[in-house]
Amino acid sequence: MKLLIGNRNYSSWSLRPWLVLKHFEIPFSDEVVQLGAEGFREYLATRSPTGRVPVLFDGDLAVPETIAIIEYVADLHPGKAIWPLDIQQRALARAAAAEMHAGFAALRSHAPMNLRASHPGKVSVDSIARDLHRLETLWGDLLARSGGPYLFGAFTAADAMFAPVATRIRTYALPVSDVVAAYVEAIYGLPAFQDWLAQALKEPWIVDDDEIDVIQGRVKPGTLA
Ligand SMILES: N[C@@H](CCC(=O)N[C@@H](CS)C(=O)NCC(=O)O)C(=O)O
Repeated sequence: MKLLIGNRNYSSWSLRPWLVLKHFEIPFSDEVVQLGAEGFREYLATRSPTGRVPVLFDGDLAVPETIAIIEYVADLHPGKAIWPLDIQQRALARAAAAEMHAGFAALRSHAPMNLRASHPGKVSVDSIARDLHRLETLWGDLLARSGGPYLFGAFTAADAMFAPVATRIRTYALPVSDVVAAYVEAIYGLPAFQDWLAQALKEPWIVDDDEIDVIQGRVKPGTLA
């Protein structure tokens, strides 16, 4: 199997299925498409049914859409507990993943994933207050039920879906409770996440559309080194 992904520093959707494959020790290779580089959309059009990453290739099959990739991998490996084994916990994990897939729009647009950066205080808390409140409730309830360190105890696909959110909390030093802060640490403590992060930090590419100083007009596009 091969996973086509975007720049590790910025591509939050790519991180999710990659973490699942890596954490659950499923053999795969990856190929990075440099998002923002000249001609990247033309290249993606030749490789991805949706023109977006991630895409999972398994023989002749090309599966786009993060959730569909994770479900396909979980179907291939029913013994690996990619979703919680208990049917009710599994339903809650899928609900959380679906909520992440479709929601948290303010957090995603105002605080883009940028693993190498540290921008405390640059995201207006008012602009994302509703999303932060929902995270506190959702994560807080699940962690209280499971006892942590992950949402359903052991790491599952639900945590993979929220891993990029954990990085945004750290990059922008968003104000969160101790419970949420501990969960962010747990995500950073996952060996598979550390592997991704180490590779992300080696990437030289800048994507202006995901740089908060460019988005907020402090820095001109094309001038970040
Ligand atoms: N709904 C898609 C979203 C994928 C997505 O938006 N990927 C971004 C990178 S994180 C992308 O491919 N962008 C390409 C572009 O902007 O042209 C999924 O769940 O995988």
